[in-house]
Order: sequence, then C-alpha cells, then structure tokens
Amino acid sequence: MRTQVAIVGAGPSGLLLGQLLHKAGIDAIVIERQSPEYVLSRIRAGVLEQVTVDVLDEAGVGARMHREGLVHGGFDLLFKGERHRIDMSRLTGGKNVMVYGQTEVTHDLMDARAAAGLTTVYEASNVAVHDFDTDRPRVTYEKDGVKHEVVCDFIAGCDGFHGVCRASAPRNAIREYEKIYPFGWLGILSDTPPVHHELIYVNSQRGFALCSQRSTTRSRYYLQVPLTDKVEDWSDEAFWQELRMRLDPAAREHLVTGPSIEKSVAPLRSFVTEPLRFGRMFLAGDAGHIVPPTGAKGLNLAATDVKYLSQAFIEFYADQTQAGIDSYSERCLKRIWRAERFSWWFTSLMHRFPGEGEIAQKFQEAELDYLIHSEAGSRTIAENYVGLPLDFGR
Ligand code: RFL
Ligand code: PHB
Repeated sequence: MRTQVAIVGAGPSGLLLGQLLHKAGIDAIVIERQSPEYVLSRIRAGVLEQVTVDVLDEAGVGARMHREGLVHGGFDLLFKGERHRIDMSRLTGGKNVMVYGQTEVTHDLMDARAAAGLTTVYEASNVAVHDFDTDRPRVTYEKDGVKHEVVCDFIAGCDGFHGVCRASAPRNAIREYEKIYPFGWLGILSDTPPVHHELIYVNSQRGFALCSQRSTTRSRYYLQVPLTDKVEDWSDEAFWQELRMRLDPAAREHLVTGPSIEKSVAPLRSFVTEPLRFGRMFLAGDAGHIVPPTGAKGLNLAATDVKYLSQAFIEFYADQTQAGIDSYSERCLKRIWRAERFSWWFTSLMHRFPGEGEIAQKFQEAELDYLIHSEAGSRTIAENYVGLPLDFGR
C-alpha cells in the first residue's frame, strides 16, 4: 500500500501524530507490535503540562480530559519529616498541570482514530524500516502470517525505547547519551482515595516516595527500591507499610490502603539520541529520549516532538517547504535537553544513592530547605515542573 506518513508505534506519540496529521488532511497508517489491550494495560504517566493539554485539544481529543482530569496548582515536597507546598500557580503567573492518566489519553486517541475510520495495524510482527535515505522509504511487517509493504514519503519512529526505528539508524550517524540510575520505582495503583488532593514528592532517609493519583477515587504511589527487587518481592501489605514509614505523621494517618490493581517496577534512565532525523525517518517520544519519571516530563516531551513533527509535515505538503523538516531535530533537542537536565537534577535531589553516605542526605536536605525558603529557588522548580514555554530562550 501507499501512504504519506508511516507511523511505527501506537503509544501516545504515534496516535497523537496520526490524529494531528488526519486533522490536516495528511494520510497516515499506524503500525503497532502489540494488541490494543496490551498498550492500554501499561500504567505510566499521570501529569500533563499545559503545552500537552493544548496539543491534545488541537488534535480534538481533549473533551474527556477537561471533564475528568484534575487541575493542580501546586505540589508538596516532604523532607526531614515535614511537608512544604510549592505553589506552582502563584510562582508561574497562573500556570497549572493536569492530572490525567496516560492510559486515558491513549484511550481517547484510540477512540478518535476508530471514529474517523483510520487504519491502525495491531499485532504486527517483524516490523522493519527500509530506504529512508531515499525519497521512497518503506515499512514492512507481517500480520497473521502475511507479509505487507507500505511505501511512504516519511517514516515516523514513535516506537518507544525498545523500538526498531532508532535501532535501524546508521551507527556512524547517531550519537547516544545515557545514564542509568542505581535504583528503580515500584509503582502501585489502587482504588482508594488519594492521601492528599495534590502530589507529594518525598525525600526520606529510607528513600524516595511519590503519592500521585488518577482521580478522586484512584491512587498511584511509588517507592524507590533497589534495582534487584522484583514485583513478587513486594506484597501489598509490605508496600503500604514501607510507604507509611516514608510519609509525615499527618499523611500516614490519612493514608487509605487497599488491594493493588497494578504493580510494576520501572528502571530509571536518562537517554538522548542525536540527531532525531535520519534522511526521511524521524524519531519522536521515547524512541529518541528517556527521562527518569521524577520530573513527569516523558509524555510531555513526546507531545512537543509530535507537535513539531506534524507542523513540519503540514508545511511540507501545504507550502512545499523543507524548513520544518530540516529544523525538527535541533528544535526538539533544545527542549529535550532542558527537560533532561531538570529530570536528572530533581531525581538526584530526591533519591538515596547507594554508597553516598549520610552527608549526601544532609546536602539534599539543605538544598530542599533553600529551595522552599527562597522565592527564586521555588520559582525555578515551579517553572520547570509546569513546563518551560515553547519559545523559551528564543
Ligand atoms: P511508548 O508509550 O513506549 O509507545 C511506543 C509504542 O511502540 C510500540 N513498538 C513497536 N511497534 C511496532 N514495531 C516495533 N518494532 C515496535 N517496538 C515498540 C510499543 O509496543 C508501544 O506501543 O512511547 P511514546 O508513545 O513515545 O510515549 C512515551 C511515554 O509513554 C513516556 O514518555 C511516559 O510514560 C513517561 N512517564 C511520564 N511522562 C510524563 O510526561 N509524566 C509522567 O507523570 C510520567 N510518569 C512515565 C511516568 C514513565 C514511567 N515508566 C514506566 C517508565 C511514570 C512511569 C513509572
Ligand atoms: C504518576 O502519576 O504516574 C506520576 C506522577 C508524577 C511523576 C511521575 C509519575 O513525576
């Protein structure tokens, strides 16, 4: 078959790109390795920046998010046993974030795609990308034992960190930067009311914890755990007990526990690919970069990549200009490195690093103390958390 843009991966990046292109009258196909159920079962992000909310609105998929999402104007930092609120809204001139799960975003995008009658091939195997150094790239895959070929103008690699697109880029044209952190996050989802109406980021001697939420009746909690820990090592009871020990007395008292409906361990990594374009193949979202989740930036970066990429394709077809395509990589990477820096810094500030001793904890506590008492310090964390403006630094 022939299409204008072949999108590999039906995570939020791929589906959002498909929707933005559809709105602009550009033909695209989405090819995904997994089933829709599997894609929806991955519990990940929960915090959307205003920029992401705007892109979802632009794609025409924001209605349920505005109805059901929770607008947060601040979050708490808990250290030395006490909680301190970062008033994001006041510190940033009225900016907020939207708490709305990635699962729901993906669901809304899937529904919109189905309603528009657009093609998504799920459970495609042996997906491969070819000839992206020519003006006639191809994607091949197998479905139900039958081989297929898609001839296109462009390939969008939206296939996440373990995808095939980045792996197919010529080794002499790609540079990868990586840092792996010496711990993971154990996450639990439960149908219990959140311990607090906003998020709590916890620095404790026992390690980092995060109290997040999906709705007023569904909670998401995380604990820093050693990389060697497996989900099976943690009963629900053990999780709640450890969480309680990392919280302050008031939160400990308010914490409502219950059976987990999902439990998983995620490794933490900082990773950037340069460039994000190889001829007529473009990487977007986790295919090109990973941040540790502490700053809640992964999905938000994916949304900006996709916004820039859709703009570049729209300009190419409507105005016959290559300008957006040529500047895509550089434009994205500027924003990516800023978010990488913030995510690395916030991760370093909040976690216990094995072997670093008690002085590291003291340094962190002193820095947190500075941040909450300094208007400049508080504003720095707030403006990064809500997301730097798209024209920042220009
Ligand atoms: P995804 O979601 O990994 O989707 C990629 C899709 O590509 C498919 N695929 C292939 N398809 C065809 N052929 C192949 N060869 C393929 N290989 C892979 C995969 O099956 C998949 O469906 O990447 P995408 O779309 O770029 O989206 C990125 C986000 O998922 C990610 O950045 C966020 O989840 C990160 N993240 C967070 N981001 C935020 O902005 N705010 C948060 O609060 C936040 N919290 C988190 C997070 C990530 C976490 N984990 C588990 C790493 C919390 C956690 C715990
Ligand atoms: C989440 O709700 O899953 C979440 C929230 C904030 C983060 C990371 C994850 O920084």
